[in-house]
Formats: sequence, C-alpha cells, structure tokens
Amino acid sequence: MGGQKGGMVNEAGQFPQVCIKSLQAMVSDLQDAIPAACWSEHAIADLQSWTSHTLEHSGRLVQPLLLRPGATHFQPIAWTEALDRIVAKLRVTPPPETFWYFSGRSSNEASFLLQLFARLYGSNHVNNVSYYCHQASGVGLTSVTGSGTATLSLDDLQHADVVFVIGGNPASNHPRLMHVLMHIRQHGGQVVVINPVIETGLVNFSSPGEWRSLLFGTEIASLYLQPDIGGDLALLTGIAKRIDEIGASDEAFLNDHCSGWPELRAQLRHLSWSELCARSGVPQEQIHRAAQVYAAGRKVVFAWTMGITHHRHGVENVQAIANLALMRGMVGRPHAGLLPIRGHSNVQGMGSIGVTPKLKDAVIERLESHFGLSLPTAPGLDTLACLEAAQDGRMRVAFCLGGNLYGASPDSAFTRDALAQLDLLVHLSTKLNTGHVHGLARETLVLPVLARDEEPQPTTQESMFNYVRLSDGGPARHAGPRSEVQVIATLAADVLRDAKQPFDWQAMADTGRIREAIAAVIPGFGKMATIDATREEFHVQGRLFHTPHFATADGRARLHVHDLPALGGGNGAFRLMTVRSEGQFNTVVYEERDLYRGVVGRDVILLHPEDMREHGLAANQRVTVRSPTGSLSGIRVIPFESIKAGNALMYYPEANVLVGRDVDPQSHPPAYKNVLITLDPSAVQCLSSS
Ligand SMILES: Nc1nc2c(c(=O)[nH]1)N[C@H]1C(S)=C(S)[C@@H](COP(=O)(O)OP(=O)(O)OC[C@H]3O[C@@H](n4cnc5c(=O)[nH]c(N)nc54)[C@H](O)[C@@H]3O)O[C@H]1N2
Ligand SMILES: Nc1nc2c(c(=O)[nH]1)N[C@H]1C(S)=C(S)[C@@H](COP(=O)(O)OP(=O)(O)OC[C@H]3O[C@@H](n4cnc5c(=O)[nH]c(N)nc54)[C@H](O)[C@@H]3O)O[C@H]1N2
Ligand SMILES: [Mo]
Repeated sequence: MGGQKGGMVNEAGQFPQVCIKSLQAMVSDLQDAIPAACWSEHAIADLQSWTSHTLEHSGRLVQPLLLRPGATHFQPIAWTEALDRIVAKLRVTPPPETFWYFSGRSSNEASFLLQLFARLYGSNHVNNVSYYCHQASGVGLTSVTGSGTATLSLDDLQHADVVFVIGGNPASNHPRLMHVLMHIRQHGGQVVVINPVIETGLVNFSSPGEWRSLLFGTEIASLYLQPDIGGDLALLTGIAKRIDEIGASDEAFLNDHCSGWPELRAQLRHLSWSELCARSGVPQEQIHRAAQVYAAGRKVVFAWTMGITHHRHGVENVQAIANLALMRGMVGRPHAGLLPIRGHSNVQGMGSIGVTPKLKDAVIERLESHFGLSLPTAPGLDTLACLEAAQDGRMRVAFCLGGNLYGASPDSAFTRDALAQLDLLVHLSTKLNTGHVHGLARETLVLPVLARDEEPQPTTQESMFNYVRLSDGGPARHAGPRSEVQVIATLAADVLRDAKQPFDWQAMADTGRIREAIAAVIPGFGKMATIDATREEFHVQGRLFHTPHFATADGRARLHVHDLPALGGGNGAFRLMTVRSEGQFNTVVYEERDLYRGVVGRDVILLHPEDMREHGLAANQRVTVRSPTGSLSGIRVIPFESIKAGNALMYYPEANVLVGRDVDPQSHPPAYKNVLITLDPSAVQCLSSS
C-alpha cells in the first residue's frame, strides 16, 4: 500500500525492478535545461537534421517556444504570451474544428481535466494513442466479456502454469514480464510463443537481477511457433480446431457460460487443415503440439501485444485468442485469463477516465446529473481520422498532451501535410522530439511541462492489471516547466470564462478535486474519492473475472466466428513488420544497436537468407524499399535467419514513410505490422553513382 515509490515497485509490492529504458527516460528528464541561445543559433532546418536521440538529449524544455507562420527559428516566449495566444485562437475557432490528442504517459488527473475541457469547449475529437496501439484489444475484449481490459490480476499471472506470449518482444519492451515468465518456467510451467521472428530474449533470457539466470540464462519458450505475418488468426483457429478434435474443450463451461459455441464448433469442424496451414504458415504438426500444451494446462493465460493488434484484422485476432481461452474455460476463474500487455504507463487509465471520442453512456449520464453539464453530441473522430480531417481543411487547431503524433502516425508524408494545414498546433512536452520540428502547423507552440515525478501534487495512473497507483510527485528540477494540470486548468478558466461553468476551473488545478470528480463519474473508480486519505491503491471494480459471470447483457462470454484472411505477399512482394529495436522508446531512439537481434544501424531491412538468395541480394547491399504509400532508398539488406522467409522487418518510426492509412475497420489502428513491399536493387546504382 501507499504510492510513495511510484512505478519502482510492482503492484505485488515486490523488489524494485527498474528496467533500463525507464532509467534512460529518467536520466534524460534529469538533464540540464536547453540553453536559451539554442533557439537563435539553430534554425528549424538545422533542428530537422538532428536525430531523435540528439533532440531528446539536447536538454529539458524550460521556456514556451513559438514558431510563427513562415519563421525560420523557434522563439522563446513568456508563459502568459503563450497561453494568451492559445486562448485567443480557441475563442475564435469553431470547437468541432479542434482535436485533442493524448499520449499515454500523462496522469489520470491531467487527462480527465483536458478531456472535460475539450468537451465543455465543444469538441468530441478527443483521442489517445491507443488508436495506434491497443484499440483492437479494447474493442475485441468488450465484444467478448463486455469489458475492454485484462480479465486477471498480476497475482493470477504469477500463478499460471501455461502462458501464451503472442506477437510481442518482451525482452526489449516488457522486461518486467520476463521475470514472471522466468519464474513460471523455473517452477515447471510452459511458455508458448507465437511470433514470425524467433526473438532471442524469448528463447533464453539473462536477468541482471538473478545470478543463476545471469550466468546461464533461463530458457523461456517451451514451444515456439512461427506464423507468417498476419497468420495468427488462422493459427489460433487451428489450435482451437485441434482442441475440439482431441476432446479437450470444456463443454459444460461453453454451454453454461458462453454464447456462440454451436456456430464456432461448426466452423472449426468445417475448416480444412490444408487451409489453416496455408493461411497461417505453420505446419499441422506444430499446431497440434501447441494444442497439446494448452490441453495439459490447468491455469492458462493468453498475453499479446502489437503483433496481434497492428493488423487490418486486429479485433478478429483478439477475438480468436478469446475463443481459444474460452474453449477450455480459462476466462472467469482465478490464475487464468486474457492479458493485453500495455505500452505506456497510463494508456489504459486514459481510456477509463474518458479520453475517447465517445464517452460511455454511464459517464455522460453521471457528468450530466452530477455536474449539470451539457456535452457536445456530434460524434468525435479517432486519431487518424482527425489527421485526415485536417488534411481536408476541416481542422484548425490541435492540442497534444505529450507524445509525438507526427512520428507515431502512418504515412509520414501525408501526416506532415495534414499538420501543415492547421492554424495552430500546441504540444505539452518535457523534451524536444522529431514531431516538434517535422510536423509543423502554420503556427506551432511547444509548452514545457514537468515530468510526472516532478508534479507538485499527487497523481494517479492505472496499470494494465486495472490497478490504480498513486504517486506523490517530487521537486521540480528546473524553473520554467509547469504542471500539466495547472496549464490545463488555466487555459480552461480563460477560454470558458464567459460560459456559465459548473465548477471553478482554477480550483480544479487541485488534483484532489479532480480525483473526487473522477470518483463521482467514472464507473469502478469509487475508491478514488478516499485515496488521498487512505493512500489505498485499488483494482478498478468490475474488471477482474474470477467467476464466469461476464459484463455482457446476458452475463455470458461471446465466441466469434471469422473468415480467415489470405496472407498477402508472394510474386516478389514481402510482408513487412515495423517494430521497435532494443534501446528505443517509441519514437525516441536511444541506441543504434538492436542488442538481441544483433543489428547495428536503423537504415536496414532484415530478410531471411533464403529470400536474399532468391532475389539475388547480398548482405549489406543497398536497396530501395517501395510500398503503395512511399519509398525509402539506401536501405541495407541484413541477412536474418530468425525471421520466417517471405516476411521482412524494419524499424519504426523511420519506416512510417511506407505504412499506409488503411486501418482495421472495427478498431482503426493502421496495419503497422503488415505492409506489402517490394525491393528495388537497381536504385542502388543511382545512389552509389551520385
Ligand atoms: N523499451 C521499450 N519498451 C516499450 C516500448 C518501447 O518502444 N521501448 N513501447 C511501449 C509500447 S507503447 C508498446 S505498444 C509496447 C510494444 O511492445 P511490442 O508489441 O513487443 O513491440 P513491437 O516492437 O511493436 O512488436 C513487435 C513484436 O511483434 C512481432 N510481430 C510482428 N508481426 C507479427 C504478426 O503478424 N504476428 C505475431 N504473432 N507477431 C508479430 C514482432 O516479431 C515483434 O516481436 O512496448 C511498450 N514498451
Ligand atoms: N510504424 C509503426 N508506427 C507506430 C508503431 C509501430 O509499431 N510501428 N507503434 C505505435 C504505438 S504502439 C504507439 S504507442 C505510438 C507511440 O508513439 P509516441 O507518440 O512516440 O509515444 P510516446 O512515448 O507517447 O511519445 C514520446 C514523446 O513523449 C514525450 N514525453 C516523454 N515523457 C513525457 C512526460 O512525462 N510528459 C509529457 N507531456 N511528455 C513526455 C517526449 O517528448 C517523447 O518524445 O507509436 C505508434 N506508431
Ligand atoms: Mo503502444
């Protein structure tokens, strides 16, 4: 209990497990201020030639920065001038022509306040990074259990005897999960990995925290399945078919607690093994083995990340995972369940407290009854749709609470163009990033804010296990940056000064007041009202399913039947995944080296040696990579045994030049992991002769 230690101790109260990346991020928050002379010395064109690493390490932002229309340099300005400019612009802009984008790092308090401000101002175009991340998990899970988050607690995961790890690279991206997986293997449990790439860290992992593992490494995967990119839906359906064939399904559970079993069973029996193998890229014998491991498990957890959600059929992928779990009654009991492994520290909390284009009906009702608010009714747009509206000239102002909207978005050329159509783009940020210098509007403002551990008042976040954590904040390292909550409250008070307001916006700069409001309006957050006094962190009510009673209308979990998509590619085209390296946090690249994959440099494409032979490509040869969306020249070909032939790997965010804007129709994330590309070696000649 007690949140003093913030994120350093996990929610089971265990020993500190600080991962390298959070250390790197903290160290970069500790930096000196960017010297004031920087802004006159370096033109925007100059800053555009800096890498994300240089920008991140140039120091902490301490002054508001303004880039006027047509200006060549950022100009430091006073806080009052910066806020006045925003207020003046918002007061003359039709509210539906503004959008409000939230990265997943800010507190529940700042996020709740900003979304409320945006709506009372008159815009429902409120969205968070999950439209580029886990939205398919939220939509998929809601369609199954009636609730959009993990069905289990950290304690449940720690007691599992089989864990499926699907579409993720946790050794780099979720090091804390690696400790749980190590523990499970050391206690006789099994880990089944599904990934087109054999990720070294999932084969054998060395933990700096454990001498035995550090010396010898711990075997992680007991079974490793390598589907083609996009082959998961067919693979998961194949495992389900086998579970039915060997009579390992829990018929009583399916009949008593689920709907849709007769339809799913009929489909499973109808599908042919040849089709399942062709559409997954996995041999039948391996699918059988996975089913066997699953059938032998008594407490099974299914965990997944971006290899599942970054597809045109992301929601269907998630539903197929849930089908499989439900077939053996692994949802709605302790020590088993469904676990979308989250990215940002608070991306889940943001969804909970209302950073979504459409508020839940229960939240609207409570906001109206509790505060007497009237909310805008025009439908809000998701992130990419806001950018498309901007490109069409239907957006005037964008306000970004953290993040790097430019770097994170698909189709970089389009995104740059869309942002350029805006009259005003406002960023709240701790450090410079590529978005601040490449994604420019007619006028761009960057406001320096405090990091979360410098907040003057306590704030909360929600973990992927639905656990609300409290942190006390701490002393600010620099004069200049302001608290996000304070900036938002000041803006709201001024922009809405003539409107009759249900509460005093300036008083809402008190995070305790915001927590009271959250407790009153957000379902499951009742304990937020007393957390300041009790310091009792808590599980959001109604999220954990330890009994088979679900949050759907009829209390049953729903199974889903899908058409299996054909794999793209062939005829000289590759399926390309765009992924993170080790030593990177999202659009910020800390290191050039991708440790576990053994690659140095980022201007690379990783191909299976068989594909290189077939296409007559040599190691380190430079090629042009083309997709229907864009092309990148001078890319080095790297032979990579660990990827399944026919598939290719490049690093995000650079590869966003190639990623198209076609999204999953149900949840809207772009298919960042499935871009069809071709390689053009002839372009090398031009390059080397130039
Ligand atoms: N150090 C560090 N930690 C992070 C982040 C970071 O950038 N750095 N980012 C955070 C965020 S926001 C997120 S969302 C998470 C991301 O965590 P991950 O999802 O692990 O990250 P990615 O690198 O996008 O994902 C790539 C994994 O998906 C696999 N994959 C690609 N296509 C497919 C497919 O079709 N099927 C399957 N089964 N697998 C596929 C790739 O081989 C790779 O192992 O990490 C979070 N944690
Ligand atoms: N091609 C491709 N594109 C992708 C992905 C992919 O796998 N492939 N992954 C997608 C996913 S899963 C995600 S989540 C997005 C993430 O994309 P990003 O928007 O890059 O993610 P963030 O980590 O939120 O943003 C990083 C920025 O947040 C700012 N920041 C850091 N700490 C703080 C803080 O304490 N307060 C404030 N206000 N700002 C801070 C820093 O300036 C930093 O530059 O990218 C998506 N884009
Ligand atoms: Mo993410």
